[in-house]
Amino acid sequence: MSSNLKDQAQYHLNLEKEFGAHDYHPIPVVLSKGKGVYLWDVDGKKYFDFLSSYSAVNQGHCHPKIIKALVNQAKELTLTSRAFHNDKLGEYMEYATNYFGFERLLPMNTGAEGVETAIKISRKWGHTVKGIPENQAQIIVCNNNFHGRTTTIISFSTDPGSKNYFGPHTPGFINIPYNNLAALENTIMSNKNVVGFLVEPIQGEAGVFVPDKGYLEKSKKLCKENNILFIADEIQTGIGRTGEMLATDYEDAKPDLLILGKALSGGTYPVSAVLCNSKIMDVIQPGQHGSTFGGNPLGSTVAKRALEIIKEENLVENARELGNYFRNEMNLYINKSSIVKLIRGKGLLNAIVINDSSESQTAWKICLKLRDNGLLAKPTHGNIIRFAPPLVINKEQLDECIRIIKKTLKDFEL
Ligand code: IF1
Repeated sequence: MSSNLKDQAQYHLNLEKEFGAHDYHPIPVVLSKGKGVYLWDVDGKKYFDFLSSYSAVNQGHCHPKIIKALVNQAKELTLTSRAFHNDKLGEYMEYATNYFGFERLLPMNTGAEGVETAIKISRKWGHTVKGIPENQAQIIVCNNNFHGRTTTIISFSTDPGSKNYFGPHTPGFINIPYNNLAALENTIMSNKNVVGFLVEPIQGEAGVFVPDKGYLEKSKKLCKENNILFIADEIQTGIGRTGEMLATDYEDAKPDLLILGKALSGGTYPVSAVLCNSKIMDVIQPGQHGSTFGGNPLGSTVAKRALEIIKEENLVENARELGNYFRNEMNLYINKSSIVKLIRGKGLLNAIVINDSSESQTAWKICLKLRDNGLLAKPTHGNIIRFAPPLVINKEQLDECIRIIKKTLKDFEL
């Protein structure tokens, strides 16, 4: 049920309702323009974007340099398929592998395709290199994970809404509690066919759960000691979002397979990638994996430029500094608040936990009021609101956002 929407916005909602699948429950707002940290709706109202399309717009909406690269390439060549070579893919692969410190890159499109690719590479490495009997490979995953919505990926989801009724589910996955090293070690010791451990360095959708210091490092060590691939899904946490280039950079936890997406293109085009070293990547031989659009010259051009912008504009440092500032400022409020329990996160990936049951509508109502006050955010699960502005935000803009958030929360104080 939309609320407080004018005719223009209602017109667009009605079309979606009549002609579209109802696979989302968006905040009632119809956006038509984005620039940097700002979004505008069809009635010209301006908002701060505090979701960044789930960390896909780290470089800010419609970054002029990324758009320029996109437009110029779009006029030349957008797609050749991998049946032929193009003059942008190789330079992108060279740049990105050097950028993250890996030997090889397999280009895909959506994040879920990147995760599926990492699963296929890990399984084939397990069967052909580690020597696991064919079709016996097991991958350890964490409860409350979110890695995408394909049939295999939801097979190891623990969210009933994502998983139920979409079976039969893909076998070969073992779920363990997140942030629990004993569970990981016990599972490794009691399953000889484990080929990989797939983990989010911070669980985003679950509610921005930051694991204990040392969890990633010790997980990587356990994997290394047991000839198991440490697979980091950095689709949401990567590319500067947490105040490091990768969330795994906070510890000695360099993954064997790195999965990227979202901000890899600055939110302008679907680009994902799996990076690893040759001894792993070379299990994939010609004709065994890929996609029509994977590695296309337009996506390659945009991705290279989007990565350059992160470094050119020091967005990693900005995320770290302003993230710390944001949490400190919010904690000054939370210490006196009856409606907010806590804030947690790293860099500019944060979430507040509302002091109400996860079934309550309080977080939703707060987000509606934030919208009215000019800031767009959305609850993850129930009583948790994710706060993730573009990494280009400056202190003056962040102070205005903090003012809006505090003003809005005051209306809900008990
Ligand atoms: C939706 C959630 C976030 C991801 C991680 C893989 C993917 C995602 C860590 C798949 C995608 C998106 C999907 C989008 C909303 C958003 C999301 F709420 F669904 F769970 F961010 F937390 N790994 N996350 O976060 O990438 O295939 O979407 O490109 O499906 O509603 P994708």
